Amino acid sequence: MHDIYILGSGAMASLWASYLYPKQTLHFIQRTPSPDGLYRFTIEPQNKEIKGRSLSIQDIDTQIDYLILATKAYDAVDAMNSIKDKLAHNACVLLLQNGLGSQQAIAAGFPSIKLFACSSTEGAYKPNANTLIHAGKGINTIGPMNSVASPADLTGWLPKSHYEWRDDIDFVLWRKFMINCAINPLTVLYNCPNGDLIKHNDYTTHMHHLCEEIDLITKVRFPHINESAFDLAHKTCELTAKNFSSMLQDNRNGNPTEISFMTGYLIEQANTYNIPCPFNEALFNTLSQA
Ligand code: KPL
Repeated sequence: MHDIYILGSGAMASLWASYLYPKQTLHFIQRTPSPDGLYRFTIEPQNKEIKGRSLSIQDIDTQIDYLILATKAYDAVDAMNSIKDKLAHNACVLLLQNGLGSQQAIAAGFPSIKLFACSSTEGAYKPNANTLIHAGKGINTIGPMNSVASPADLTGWLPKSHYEWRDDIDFVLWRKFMINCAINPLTVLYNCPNGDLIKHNDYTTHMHHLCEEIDLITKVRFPHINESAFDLAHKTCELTAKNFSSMLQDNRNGNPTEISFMTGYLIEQANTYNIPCPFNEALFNTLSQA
């Protein structure tokens, strides 16, 4: 049995907790820990109860060997900094953030920590703090974010049945990032579910323009890629037609969005390689001012 700390309270944090429980001892790091010191939730449709300790960062009195960092991308660096004094010098940390940029910033700041990133196609949401709905079965892909992280470091604490290992996680993350850049901001702009982007001609044309720029930048980063952003995004819109993207959900809930880790990071990459991306820039500016 391992002591696994989970920082973040969203659907992905809970989904990983459900994979680990009851084999491992779970510690949920929460801003406001429950008065009885326990956090519990039920995963549906399995109807299984998951429970673990509920504690704040200040309550942690041992060194953490295993951490799952499941915050939003914009909170990830601050979260790592706030917990760094509690981490063993060679701790294993699994990063579950959407988009790109936060994983790279953490990798730059924590060279001795064994850092792994996960890209997931699992579908899950939390209608309330104590219920997790596992809405769609997907795949978790995990790989190393730095040279001290190896697949052997995952043995024992992460269940093999719940992830696939890929050495080239950068590419896996980038492929999902292409899809997110093509879909998420447009669903906010047009205030629509994913499927509408391929139903309305003017939305689809807009997606085409974004995707042409995404492909130019992608070709520089990953010359071997044989898929286009538009094809990937189109397929995803078909498969998730009724879904509201994570960015639209954040926007509707009045929360900050992860646009800086999607379109924002894309623009940074475009600037690095001197590739113009006017459609993505215009979209970023429109949504950032909203
Ligand atoms: O990952 C997603 C998200 O909403 O963030 C997609 C693939 C767009 C599915 O909604």
